[in-house]
Amino acid sequence: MAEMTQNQLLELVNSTQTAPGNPRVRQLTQRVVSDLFHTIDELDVTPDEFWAAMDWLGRLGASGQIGLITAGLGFDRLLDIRADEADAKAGLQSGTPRAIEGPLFVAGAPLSQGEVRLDEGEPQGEVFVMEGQALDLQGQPVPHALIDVWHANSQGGYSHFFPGMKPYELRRRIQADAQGRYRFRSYLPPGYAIPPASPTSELFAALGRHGNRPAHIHFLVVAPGMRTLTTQVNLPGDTYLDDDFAFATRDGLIVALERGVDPAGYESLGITAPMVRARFNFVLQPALSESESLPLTRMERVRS
Ligand code: MBD
Ligand code: FE
Repeated sequence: MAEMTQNQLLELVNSTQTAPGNPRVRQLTQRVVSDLFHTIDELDVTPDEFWAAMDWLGRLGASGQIGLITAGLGFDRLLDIRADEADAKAGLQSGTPRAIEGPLFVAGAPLSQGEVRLDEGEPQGEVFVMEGQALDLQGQPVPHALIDVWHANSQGGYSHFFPGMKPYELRRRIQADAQGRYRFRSYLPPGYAIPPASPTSELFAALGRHGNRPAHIHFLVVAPGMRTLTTQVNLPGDTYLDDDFAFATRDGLIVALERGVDPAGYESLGITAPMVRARFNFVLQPALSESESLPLTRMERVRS
């Protein structure tokens, strides 16, 4: 094993083995390594280019921004498209469209019954209420569904990732009532922009792309026997609605905002003046396995 061609080296890398290992990992690694060998050869990648890319990958991992890059290069939406296609192929009726989780979820947010204020302590701008029901595909209430909700602050920052924010700020869990009803008070978040001077912004600058997301609110909805739903709603009118750097906007997830809504009946949320309201129901599919109804997000799933 001394002199060899590119192809002989590739064959050797992909076939070297002293134990069975994990066949799936072997298959995927072989494919990715082969594709990269071919890319390097066909595009005549220089050593400087290769090592600059490896340096960038190392900095990307160290910065905790891998989830920004997967979203920005379309992988998160790709997985949702594939899940939708699998449902269609299996003849499964869809509920509320799924939308990408993004990299900014934090488990264990404070839990409330039926309703909650997300803007506790620091209301901003117009008072906003979102409310609705968790329903099954037949339109029947899903009692006591557990709804995680999280969104950005007025500067586009998420708590636990953006300096100066309190733990679990703008993150809550709401246990819906026996009719599946939930509601929360908050303010309308702005869009999100990727952090400047970071590995992600570096690549986006080199690609001539912006790193903005339109205003959105994230949800994770969990109920026994139902498929865990990860989704987002968008606020109408945002410049980036159809130009989301994460490609996550979907029909059916852009909420209508009613302005000047009578505050009567919303006293428990501390509302006494006309407010902005969005009504939105979460329609859940039945779970086909226990795994599908786990109260876990993507990273928790792979680590559990
Ligand atoms: C976000 O707020 C987000 O939702 C996604 C998907 C990626 C980056 C930031
Ligand atoms: Fe987000």
